[in-house]
Amino acid sequence: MKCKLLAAAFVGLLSTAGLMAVAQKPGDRPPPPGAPGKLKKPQMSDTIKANIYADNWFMLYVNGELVAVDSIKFIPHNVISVDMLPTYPMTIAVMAKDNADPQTGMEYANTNIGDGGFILKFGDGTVTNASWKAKAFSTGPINRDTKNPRVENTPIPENWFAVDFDDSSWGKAKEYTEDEVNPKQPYFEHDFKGAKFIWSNDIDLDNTVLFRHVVKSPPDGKPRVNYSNLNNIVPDSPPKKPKK
Ligand SMILES: [Ca+2]
Ligand SMILES: [Ca+2]
Repeated sequence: MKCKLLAAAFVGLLSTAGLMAVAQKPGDRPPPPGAPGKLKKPQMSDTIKANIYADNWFMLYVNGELVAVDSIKFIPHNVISVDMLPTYPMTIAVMAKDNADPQTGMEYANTNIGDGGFILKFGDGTVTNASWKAKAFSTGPINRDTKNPRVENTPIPENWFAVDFDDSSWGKAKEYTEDEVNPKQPYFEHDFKGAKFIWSNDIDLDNTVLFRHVVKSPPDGKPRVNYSNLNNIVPDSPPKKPKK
């Protein structure tokens, strides 16, 4: 009798294991390592590199949080390269600015109409292209009139970088070639393979442009642990010695 009970328990265990195996479908994210309810601390190998080049300046938000700001406002043209801990879906929001006098839309002491340009590549394969949304918020000089320069501004919505911001009325970004943007040396020293230069419809006159893009899952298909809730979980590590 005892033997039968043990056998039944064993079969029960087997079928539970079978159910768990069925529940974990191929392609599912792997469960976080460590005990249930706990999470292994993220390592640098969990991060991805973000490379960003803007003519002339940008700020980058990911999932509503500020991740990177171009440290050089005008020239020389530089690449910002930072480590990111990605979570998906990933909402990317960028403010990009050409260097332009806010009153005239021109640069170099109001003598020249400058051009813009923005390109980004993340280590998970996320790249800029015409699937991104774009909208210009400052344009000038209107009609390229440099004698009587005039700028048209649209107020920037307060929550333009929020995950739930409604960008459904925005148009698509326009792609520009490397020749059109003419990036400077630091661009060629970083990985932008597969990424396209983008801007709104007028790369000369549009001087402040917002971009938005949602990455639903890692483009490289690599499964990644979701660490977005890290602050609310005790990491799975040896208990600390009590203080005496
Ligand atoms: Ca310009
Ligand atoms: Ca420029």
